[in-house]
Amino acid sequence: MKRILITGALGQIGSELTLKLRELYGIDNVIATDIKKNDSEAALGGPFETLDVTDGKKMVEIAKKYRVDTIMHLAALLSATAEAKPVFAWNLNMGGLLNALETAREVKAQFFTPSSIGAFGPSTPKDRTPQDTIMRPTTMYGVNKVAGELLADYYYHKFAVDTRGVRFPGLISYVALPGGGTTDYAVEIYYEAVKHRRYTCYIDKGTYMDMMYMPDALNAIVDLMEADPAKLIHRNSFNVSAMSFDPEEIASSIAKYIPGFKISYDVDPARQKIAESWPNSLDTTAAKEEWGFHYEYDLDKMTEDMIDKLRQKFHYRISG
Ligand code: AKB
Repeated sequence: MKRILITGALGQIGSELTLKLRELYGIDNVIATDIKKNDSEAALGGPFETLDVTDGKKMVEIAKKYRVDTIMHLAALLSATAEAKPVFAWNLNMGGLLNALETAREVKAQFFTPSSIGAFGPSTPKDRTPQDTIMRPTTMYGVNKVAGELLADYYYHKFAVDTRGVRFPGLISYVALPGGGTTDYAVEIYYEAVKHRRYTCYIDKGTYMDMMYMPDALNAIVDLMEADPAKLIHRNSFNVSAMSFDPEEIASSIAKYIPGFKISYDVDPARQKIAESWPNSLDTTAAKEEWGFHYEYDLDKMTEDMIDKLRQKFHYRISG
């Protein structure tokens, strides 16, 4: 049975990953950590420790206290915030990752951390972006992600830490909001559609980015961590994605379930610039071949579920 330490456990991925892992491996075997405690189920429903990931000493102490054999390092600043505060982002994203890898080395733990479509840049092939290709990102977040992939590979080759990762696209979920990302519009649009039947989008029409529904993202993490190491040719990190759309396409999908839904645009130049530097769509062949990556939700299936879950969350009426 795994004993897992999660950093950033109260963020967008962590809030749901913590609960899924507790279901799979037992409540006491999943230790959630974050910089501040809140009243979410991830914080209150099992072991929780306050941890600032820049404090490497405390991270090792917690890992030893709970005798963990797996570390899932999620704490990081997302693309738009990182671009606004690049030095802080470097210190947090790279310092936190180095501490987490060092902790994994010291306690001999398996290791997961997400990379991102942000690891690619304007000179990367835009469509069906290959697993192995040009990676020259022009954002601080992207620089952190590429350096992070290389660092995780380094810890595998140099210290035999079993590091694994995926390049996540924009993740869409109804449990915890993302914060400071470029793809956040694809979450906000559902909240605004359910509450007000309209949304003003900060990303321009015609801008395509990869996306994935959270249940598929969580399955991908579990499947990759359970995968036979002998089959992994790549490790850090695998392209994964379930769909690619622009704001018009997600708006049309929402209009099927919320008739009269309207999208308008007030483009934010900073986030638009980041979005334009990223791929339109990723090639996920390596993930499929090496560890059986698959997904269940396409755009319409995700839209139906998001709207249903958000209506339940806000107790809105079920009729259109
Ligand atoms: C962001 O927009 O910064 C993230 C990501 C794609 O890594 N959602």
